[in-house]
Amino acid sequence: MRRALTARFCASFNSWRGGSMSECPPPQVVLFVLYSEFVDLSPWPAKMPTARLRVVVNGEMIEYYDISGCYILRPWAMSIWEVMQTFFDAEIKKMKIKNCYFPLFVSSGVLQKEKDHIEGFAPEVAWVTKSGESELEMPIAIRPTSETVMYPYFSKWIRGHRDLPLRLNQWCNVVRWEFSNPTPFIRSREFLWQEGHTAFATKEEADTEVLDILELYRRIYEEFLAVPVIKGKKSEHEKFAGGLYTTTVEAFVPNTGRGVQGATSHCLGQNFAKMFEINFENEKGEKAMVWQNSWAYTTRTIGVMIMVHGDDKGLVLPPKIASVQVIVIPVPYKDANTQGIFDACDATVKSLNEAGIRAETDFRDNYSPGWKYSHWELKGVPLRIEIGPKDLANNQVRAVRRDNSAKIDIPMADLVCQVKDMLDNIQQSLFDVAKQKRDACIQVVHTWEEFAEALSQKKMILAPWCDEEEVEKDVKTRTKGDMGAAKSLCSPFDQPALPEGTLCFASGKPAKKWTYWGRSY
Ligand code: 87F
Repeated sequence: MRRALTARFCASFNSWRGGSMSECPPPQVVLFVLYSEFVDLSPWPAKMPTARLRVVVNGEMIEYYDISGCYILRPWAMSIWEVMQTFFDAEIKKMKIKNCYFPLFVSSGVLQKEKDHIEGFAPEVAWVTKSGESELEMPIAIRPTSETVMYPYFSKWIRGHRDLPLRLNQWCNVVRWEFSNPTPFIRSREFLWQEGHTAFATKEEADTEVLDILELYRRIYEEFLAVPVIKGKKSEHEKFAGGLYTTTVEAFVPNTGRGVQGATSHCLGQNFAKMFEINFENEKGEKAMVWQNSWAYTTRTIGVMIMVHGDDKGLVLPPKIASVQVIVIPVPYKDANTQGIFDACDATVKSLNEAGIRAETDFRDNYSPGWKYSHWELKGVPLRIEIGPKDLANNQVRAVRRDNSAKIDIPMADLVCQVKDMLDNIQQSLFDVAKQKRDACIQVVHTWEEFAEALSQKKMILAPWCDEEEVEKDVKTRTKGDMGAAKSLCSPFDQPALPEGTLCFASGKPAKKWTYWGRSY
């Protein structure tokens, strides 16, 4: 079975590089040498992070494209995005947030309006300069985010307090011409996201929404992707420069020892209202400025899930987001009743589908059952059901879990009930295991020496901090190296006690709060 899989990868690997099967690397290695863009000759542990991501090609999530940093999202990945989209879209509609769609292009005049905060981002803005062979009179930018696209219209549409709140969301793509190492899902030049942009009469309403949205982001990660996250606030240095404050859900990838900003919900204060003149007449007839928020999550969510759950056999998908939750595989045997086995597979899928479980059969006759087991394991399907002659005779099926390889025989009469239980159990267990691993990586430190030691062990570090920007910059400078500098990830909303007299781990000044630090994506 392993040989069959290896042979298939070798065939594609070798046809891509024009080699022969005899040069075939061992099976575990094949997963991460398919694409030259990523061939790295570093030893195994350093390879691990990219190895994890390389399964995205073999697991049929993405396909590489001829423009660096751009990837094709195949149905296996797009269906995950759609599950999260269905959930989030329904939740924001309950909050009376409405969907809209603004153009992809931004004129340079409008983009410049925001020049103060766009300055740092300018190198990442992509421009269209030509149509056919002729130069455009004025180049037009492709949206990297839509503040400048939307806010002129907020200014037009908001007149009086009855026009508030204005709560809009759009599902779209954005382009940021990144120069650092592109990575599927995690750092791509075009990605999908939802971006919410809202305006309120009062700061209190804006503050409430920031946290309501952050809670939805937590639920996407924890309830759907089975990835534990920490809710918190970004430092002044790490917040969105155009806003008042930034809240975040932070995930952690134990294998690489890096934090990941999972999604952000910003309170913009009145900065953009000033810039774009978004004013209204309040109930007293006075002129006032709106309070704004913006918030987004992206296809990066899928990359985080892959890195947190993936194993040596490939992807591991949590049942809630898997487009195929159960794969049913016939295991015919010589002179056994093959048609009977096929009929039992059909009946199994039918019962599961009727109960709302996403199940499919793999009837392909050009692959062996063993090949199919590896194929669906690589793609991360949460549960495999095998039906062979013995199962047929005993009126049962054999179920095999993707997450822990546990096998159980289920009588046909109990099928739906037991499969439902198993899927729930897999979902919970993926979260529990991920949380255990994440928690084991959290290290509390009090001094610079402890901090440096924990960082070298790839920990997520919780340290008392004086909350000064200069000190944060200093931490970055002092930790610069091949692996990238450490930075603050977030100050958790859930703050441990900070006894009087606790000192900052980096400056020795009185500490103001506990903050998570680490290397990050
Ligand atoms: C890259 C190029 C140009 C991030 C950029 O987080 C501009 C930007 O404004 C830019 N990269 N940002 C910040 C985006 C802030 C904000 N926008 C709406 C969000 C949530 C959704």
